Amino acid sequence: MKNLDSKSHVRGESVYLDDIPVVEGTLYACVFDSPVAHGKLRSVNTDEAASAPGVVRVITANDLIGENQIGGILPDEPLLANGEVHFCGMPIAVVLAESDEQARAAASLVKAEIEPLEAIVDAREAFAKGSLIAAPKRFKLGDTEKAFESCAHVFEGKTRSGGQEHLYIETQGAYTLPSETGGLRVFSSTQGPTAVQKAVASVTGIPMNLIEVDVTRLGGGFGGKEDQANAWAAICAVSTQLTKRPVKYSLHRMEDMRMTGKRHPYSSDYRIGLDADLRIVAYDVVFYQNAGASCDLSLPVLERTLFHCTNSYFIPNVSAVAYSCKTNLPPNTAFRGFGGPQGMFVIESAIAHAADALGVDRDEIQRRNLLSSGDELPYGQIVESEAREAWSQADSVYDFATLKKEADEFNKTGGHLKKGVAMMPICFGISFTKTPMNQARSLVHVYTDGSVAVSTGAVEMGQGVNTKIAQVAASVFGISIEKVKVHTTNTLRIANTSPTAASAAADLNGKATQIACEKILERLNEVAAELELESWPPVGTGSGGDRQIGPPEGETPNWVELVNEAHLRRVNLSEHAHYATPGVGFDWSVAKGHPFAYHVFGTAIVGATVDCLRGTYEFDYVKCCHDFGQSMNSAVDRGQIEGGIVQGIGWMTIEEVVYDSEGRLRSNALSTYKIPDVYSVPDEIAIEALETTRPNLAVFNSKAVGEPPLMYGIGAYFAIREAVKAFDKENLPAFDAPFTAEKVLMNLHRS
Ligand code: MTE
Ligand code: LUZ
Ligand code: MOS
Repeated sequence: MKNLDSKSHVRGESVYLDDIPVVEGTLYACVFDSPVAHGKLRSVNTDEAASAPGVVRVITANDLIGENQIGGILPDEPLLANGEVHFCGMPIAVVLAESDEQARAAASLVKAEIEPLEAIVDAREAFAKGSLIAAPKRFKLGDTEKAFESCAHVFEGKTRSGGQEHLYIETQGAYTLPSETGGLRVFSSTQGPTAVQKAVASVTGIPMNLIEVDVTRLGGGFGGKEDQANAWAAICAVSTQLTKRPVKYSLHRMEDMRMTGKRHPYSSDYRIGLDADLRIVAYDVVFYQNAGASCDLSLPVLERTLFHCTNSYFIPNVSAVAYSCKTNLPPNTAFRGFGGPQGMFVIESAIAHAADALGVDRDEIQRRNLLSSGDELPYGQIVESEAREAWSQADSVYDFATLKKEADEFNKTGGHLKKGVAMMPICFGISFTKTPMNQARSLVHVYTDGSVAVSTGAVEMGQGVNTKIAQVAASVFGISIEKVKVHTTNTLRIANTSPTAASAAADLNGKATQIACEKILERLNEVAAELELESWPPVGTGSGGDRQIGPPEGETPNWVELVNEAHLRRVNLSEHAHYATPGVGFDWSVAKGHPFAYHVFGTAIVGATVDCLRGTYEFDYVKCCHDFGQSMNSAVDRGQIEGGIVQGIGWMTIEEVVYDSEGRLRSNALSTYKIPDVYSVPDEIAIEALETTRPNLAVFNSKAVGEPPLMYGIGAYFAIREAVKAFDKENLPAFDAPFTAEKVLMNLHRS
């Protein structure tokens, strides 16, 4: 079962925002953004820009009819700067012109008089100055103070992990058209059509029922379009409202890199206590998150850092505090893993620290502390764990001891190449941690020719969710997948959607689709019974997974005949169904609850070779045993795992977001920001399925797969570190990611 989009992708026929045919009269927008990270905006002079060739209008904050506010969680984010600028790249004015080139040329003619104020770019500095987005969040399990007293070994230290540019292939953008009665049609490259609808309603003052947001697919989102697609849609919407003309804005790569937020950098303090048997007894951790200039999704990201601060380990005494620090960087945002990876990097570092100090292998400590079913997580949920199963299956398939021995043997032969091997277990909670977001709807129509149209709240962004949803419909109806079309995500067909995020889109929207199809099927079977036909679907069809679905050709009763009989009998062939994940909830007043429907587990082993003359490295392999549940589509899921691993390795190794002390992005293009390419991906990625049969609340007993594999990439950091230690065992690099070749080189030859 292939990804249904693969054919049109390969032929170049898939439609993205910039492929939508433009309507006559369309204007092109371009933003003039702040060149200063923090300052008083004394004046904006748009005269020269307004009289440039092709320019129709220039818009500033004063022109907005609705509110100058797009903050989704806290109302702290103006659409256009007014009185103050908070980060380099903050939109100040919007130039509208007859062509894209004219708009860009004119935007550079806008003049702003800005009186610079002190810029904060570092999270700890913001913390020291009391610059916080909100009050800190805390998790507490057991009693760390008492527990540390009884520990045989206690270690403490600091870690840092860097930002990450989403680098979706399709940049941010929107296209808005006026519709009658003062409404708007909005095409947006967004993971959250409803979030766009709300932002547009806020800045235009137009009610949500007059705003239609439509999304065909994205050329990648990775979290970067969960919230941050809103600004561009809002800018186009305001422009359409003021000019009564269609307006399009498709950002250039460097505009996108400069103006949008990224993964949150973190700086953290840890203290870890172990007993004589290497059991982790106590863990104390403080996280400083660099939120950027406004909240965006920083608070739920911060919360997920806490949720994953003990990764896949059971620790009976935990105290975790997290600060969201307000700085003068573009607001940082969701990125695959949503704060989880940042939390996991710290506990993995603490374990590495303990292993170094005690002279034991890191994996010895990891293995002894893996979660078991029935263990309590720091937030009160009792875990149903597959951590130990995943670890032992990975060990038995890949043989950790032999892989480590091979590296040791290699390292003994001397030379400037050294190999390092690292284990990386993962545990990732599935569900939005904000419980009300765990709901979805699906609209299913069966037409009289037997074809089926499905609409849901899920957005296709390359992760294959439309394929999985089509599989659900084909499977319940027992018809071939060619008869099913999953249509665009549209706020008039499906309302009040949660963003496609938290890896839960297929779970939530797939379940809603399953319910809708089952209801229609029930009515069809009443008709079949009246006709004294066997019930539909015929035996042998209608299963999920990779199996070919669809009844044998020419079989009676025939699907089309049954559908037509139903229609003649005036039976409803459409259904709009709702699904809400049962059993989830969280109470922040005590910071305890059962936020996740289930967890995804897995273990990877990562092998690296470091060139100790140059500091460069290659990854020999990533071999993992991953918990798929029962995969609905193994091609799609394997693609997600490979992509996640490579993206995680990029974050930990070569991707380095650099802002200077004035808050200007230095890594502002693909020449200065490197992501893994075909030469730098691991030579081998091996994926073994840990097929669990435990019922898990996901669709057809599959498990969510989108984000968890990214965290295998953390193993890459520690594999490099092992190789550096093999070169010079006195040399213990600081826990400071990404481990770029420059940093490796400096570490190798420090002494
Ligand atoms: N895969 C591709 N190809 N492109 C993407 O943008 N986003 C990731 C993941 N995999 C992404 C992707 C992120 S951040 C999430 S939350 C999930 O897909 C969302 O989709 P799902 O809920 O259907 O898994
Ligand atoms: N988005 C969100 C997410 O709003 N809440 C979440 O819990 C979450 N988790 C992962 C990714 N995106
Ligand atoms: Mo993914 S970070 O939940 O969009």
